Formats: sequence, C-alpha cells, structure tokens
Amino acid sequence: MKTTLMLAAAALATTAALAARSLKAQETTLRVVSAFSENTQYVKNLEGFIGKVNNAGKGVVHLNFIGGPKAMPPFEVGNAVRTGVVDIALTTGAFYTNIMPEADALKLTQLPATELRKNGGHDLINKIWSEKANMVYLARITDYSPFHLYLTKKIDKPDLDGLKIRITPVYRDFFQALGATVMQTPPGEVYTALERGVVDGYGWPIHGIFDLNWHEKTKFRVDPGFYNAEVSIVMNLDKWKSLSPQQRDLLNREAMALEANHDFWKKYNDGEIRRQKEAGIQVISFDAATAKQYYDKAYEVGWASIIKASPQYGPQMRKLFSR
Ligand code: 173
Repeated sequence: MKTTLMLAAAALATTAALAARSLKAQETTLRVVSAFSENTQYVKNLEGFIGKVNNAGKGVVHLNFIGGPKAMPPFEVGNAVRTGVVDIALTTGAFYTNIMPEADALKLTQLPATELRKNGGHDLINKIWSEKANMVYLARITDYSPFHLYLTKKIDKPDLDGLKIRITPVYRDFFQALGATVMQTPPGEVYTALERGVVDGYGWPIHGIFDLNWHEKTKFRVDPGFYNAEVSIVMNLDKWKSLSPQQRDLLNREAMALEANHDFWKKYNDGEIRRQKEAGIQVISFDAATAKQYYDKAYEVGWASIIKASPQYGPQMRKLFSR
C-alpha cells in the first residue's frame, strides 16, 4: 500500500514536472525594438501593449523590449524586421521606404485603424507587407494626429522658397512642391540641425516636440496639419508563421485592443497644442481658401508620388484609405 502510494506520488510529480517543462517550451520570446526614442509617447504605449501581452501570455509568448534608436538606427529597423534580425518593431512607414514605396502610404489614411480593419484596408496592408517586406502588419499605434510644419522663421503664405526644411519621406514631395530645399534626418538629429541653423524648420506630428526639446528652438507652427501620423507595430513574417494559433491570437487580440483605444490621441494632442501655446510657439494660419489649397495639395502630391512608385497597389490603397 505504502509503495503504491509512493509510486503514485512519484508519477504525479513527474507528470507535473513534464507539464511545467512543456509549458516553458511553448513560451516563445520575441525581440522588440523601437525606431522612436524611449521617452516618446509612442514607446509608452508600446510598453503598455508589451505589458498586456506578457501578462496574458504567461507561458505562451513573451515580448522582450531591447530598446530605441541607441540600440538600432531608425532607418535600419525596417530591414532588421524584414530579415529577422529582430522579431517585432515599433516604427513608421517613412523609415522603411528603402524596402518598398508603399510603406509611406500609411500616412495618407483618412480612416481610423478600426475602420480599416472593417473595410479591407488592413488586409490590403498585410497583403502588401507580406509580399514585399516579409512583414506582418500587427497594429497601428497612432491615429487622429496630423503632421505639421514647424519653423524658426515667419512665413505669410505657403511658399517655402529659400527655406531649408528637415524632412523624412513623409514630407519630401509636399515641402518640395511648396518650394523648400529639404534635408532628411532621423529625429535624433533635429535638435542639433535647428541649433546650428542648418535648417529653418522641420516636419513632425502635432505631438511630441517636447520629447526631444525642439520647443526650445521652435518659433512657429503652421496650420492646418495634414495627413495622419502613422506609427505601427510590425513583425517578421517567418517568425509569425512559426507561432502557434494561440500565440497569434493573443498578439492579434492585444493589437486590436490597442487600436480600439486610439481616442487616447485626441486628448493627448489637445494637451500638446496647449503646451505649445504655453511655450510661446505661435501659430501661422492662412485664409480659408489658401488653407484648403495647402491641405489638398498635401494629399494630391502624396498620392501622386505613391501611385507613381506603385502603380500596382497605389490606387487600391487610395480607394480604401480615403474618406
Ligand atoms: O521623423 C519623422 O518626421 C517622421 O517621419 C514621423 C513619422 C511618424 C511619426 C513621427 C514622425
């Protein structure tokens, strides 16, 4: 009797140990990097996502945040995801146009991410991202956030002739169409470029200029804003395929929960506008007709450039991304 009990106990212990080990074996750790610096709101929201995944994914999937631009230069992040050097990244399409021109079209979405999930826009993005960039487009982390032109010199009409403006692919065609001389830099070089007077302004979303202290060097913000700042979480496609359905479901569920929370940005942006005002940044605005021309031109030039570079997907994206 005693022997039977001991054998039973030993068998139970073995089963428990095996179960624990197989649970451990199922947990996949994924490496995450960010093209934006750690102190940005983008990364704060990313960390919220990571926390939720890790909490819900105990024994299933674990996200390990490696770091921001100090860990990897922003314009290299896309390629690192494509080739599997990292598994997941927080980045923006403008930073990986070297992989495919379509990446930059995400700035042109006029529908929120939740609606793009419903109208086929999200599926189209994933089709292109898998085909051309070996990526899964997991979730958009920003919405309802226009880009603006910020200046150190006053203008009284949308004419940037004689001005040198810091850009990324987001703003290149638009600012050039307005007559600017442009210079591309990663975010980390904007402060120094302003400080040295190498540029007279820069493009950036309505939020975030305080994160890298650019407010110290910024005198004007030009209204209206244009486009829809896009920062997203993307993943290496091979890694995605290697996950179990349970692991993928978990990531998808948290991705959708994140997008469902995008009203966050409306409030955050209101606060940022207030803060800019308090910092003494003056708003340059145009009469209604000129403002409309400025805004329309941004989209006209933006889509023309995407469609020229991608006659295959540009028109499809335009149809699903536009109001
Ligand atoms: O660096 C940039 O100005 C840029 O392209 C961008 C894109 C999305 C969010 C913030 C910045």
